[in-house]
Amino acid sequence: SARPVTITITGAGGQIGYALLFRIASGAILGPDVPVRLNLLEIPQGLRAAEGAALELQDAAFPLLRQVEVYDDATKAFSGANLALLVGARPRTAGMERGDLLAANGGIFGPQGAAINAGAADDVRVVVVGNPANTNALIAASHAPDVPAGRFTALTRLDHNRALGQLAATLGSTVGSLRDVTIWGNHSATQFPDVSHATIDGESVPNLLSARLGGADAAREWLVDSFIPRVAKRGAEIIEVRGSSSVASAASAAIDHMRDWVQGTQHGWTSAAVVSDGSYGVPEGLVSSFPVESVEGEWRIVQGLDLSAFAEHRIAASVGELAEERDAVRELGLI
Ligand code: NAX
Repeated sequence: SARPVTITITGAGGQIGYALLFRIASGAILGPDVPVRLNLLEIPQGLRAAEGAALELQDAAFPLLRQVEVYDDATKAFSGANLALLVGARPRTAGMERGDLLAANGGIFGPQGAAINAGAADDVRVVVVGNPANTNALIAASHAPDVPAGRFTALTRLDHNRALGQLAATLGSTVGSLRDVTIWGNHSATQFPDVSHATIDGESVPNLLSARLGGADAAREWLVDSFIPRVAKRGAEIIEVRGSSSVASAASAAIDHMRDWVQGTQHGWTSAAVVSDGSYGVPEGLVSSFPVESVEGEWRIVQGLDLSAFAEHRIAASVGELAEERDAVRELGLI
């Protein structure tokens, strides 16, 4: 039978952690034949919650779950990790400036990157969920010089999935029939959800939107005034309606990201924030969301897409924000 895969989850005592653990233990990332070992990392205040989750994991009697360990030491938690989901982060609190937020998170993601560099498995793959996710991934990667940069990613799959949900509802289609939607840029309100290459059963989504909404102008208006802001600000909408931030949908997206990375994408592309190689004018080294396919265990940026002037403008705005964040963490000595 297959060798167990070691998966490290930080912030495991938090909300997203609680939603992640049980799905991972049931085989949602690696499939029904691969045993898993879970390493849960928390800070002292979160340890009891993580220990409680570990007790419940035992009670759930998942046949694939071989071991659960709870740590408050990053070096131990990342030792031997094949997959790492970096969920724990320092949230923005009242009165906190962006510099304070970046510095606080640099104090988390720098040492975690170093611990991954020191002790993770040779095939380690990392997704950062904790915000500001793209820049936290940049910080972690810069502290892991021996790990190929392509192994560090940030989650924009939730934004991607949100876009699928909005399109399916508007077009009366199923999410499963949608192909080639893209989230570009930062996981923030500046992100650019792009449907210009998207299709449903081979038909162009922009054409389908025109047909449904009464012409190309109406479709464009819907995209600019409704779809893009709704996807980009969906997190705030969830907080307003639910009274708490996105949890199960975020965990589900993190699982989709890891499953596709390990098992490959089958039907067109998806979206993930990866270290830029300069594609589409995104400065090399920034962790930015792109259209990506997963081939032989690696994310590959889909090349050669035509971009409208509107798309180029939107991408440049979000990438500009990422460059500002990079400059700020560089000035703080965090990278
Ligand atoms: P919670 O506050 O419920 O849980 C976070 C947990 O992380 C806490 O238990 C805390 O003790 C722990 N933690 C803090 N610092 C740590 C460290 N240095 N090492 C290990 N654990 C640490 O937040 P939750 O709702 O689970 O959200 C977690 C993160 O996901 C937040 O940063 C949030 O902003 C981010 N999100 C990212 C999304 C994305 O699409 N990229 C969407 C959902 C979510 O907003």
